[in-house]
Amino acid sequence: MSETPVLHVLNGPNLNLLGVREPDIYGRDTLADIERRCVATAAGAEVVFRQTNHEGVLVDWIQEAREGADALILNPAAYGHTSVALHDALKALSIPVIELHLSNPAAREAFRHRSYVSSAATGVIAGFGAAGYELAVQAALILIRERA
Ligand code: CA2
Repeated sequence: MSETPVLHVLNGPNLNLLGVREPDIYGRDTLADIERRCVATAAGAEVVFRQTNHEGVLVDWIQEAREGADALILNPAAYGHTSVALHDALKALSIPVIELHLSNPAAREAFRHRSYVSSAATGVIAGFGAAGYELAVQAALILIRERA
C-alpha cells in the first residue's frame, strides 16, 4: 500500500443522469455531489472517481486498478446484472472490491436480482442511496487498514 491510500470509485452506465431523472429511486444528488461526499469522507485518502456508459471502458478501468489502487468501489449499474467481462476483470484484482448500488436491487424487478459482480466482490452495499458511497469509502478504508 502507498502511504496515502488510493480509492478508485467507478460508476457504470446512466449514472451520469443522477439528480436529473428518477429522484424517487436514486435520490436528488448528482454524481458530482456524490463525488464531493466521497472526497469529504475519504479524509485525505486519494479518490479517483469516474463514470462511463461503456462496458469495455469499465473493464479497462478495473484492470488499471491493479496498478495504483488500494481498494475499488464499483457501482456497475445495469452491467452488474449482465456482464461476465466485469466479473472476470474483478477476479484478477487482489485488492478489496466493494459492489455498491444506490437502490436495493433485491427489492426491485427480478432481472435486477442476479449480479455477476457480487461473487467477485469482497462485500456489497445497497439500498442506502448516496449515503452508500460514504459507507463504501469507510468500509474500503477499514479494509485497507486491516490489510496493512
Ligand atoms: O441502484 C443502483 O445504484 C443501480 O446500480 C442503478 C442502475 C440499475 O440498473 C441497477 O439495477 C441499480 C441504473 C442507473 C441509472 O441511473 C439513472 C439515474 C437517473 C435517471 C435514470 C437512470
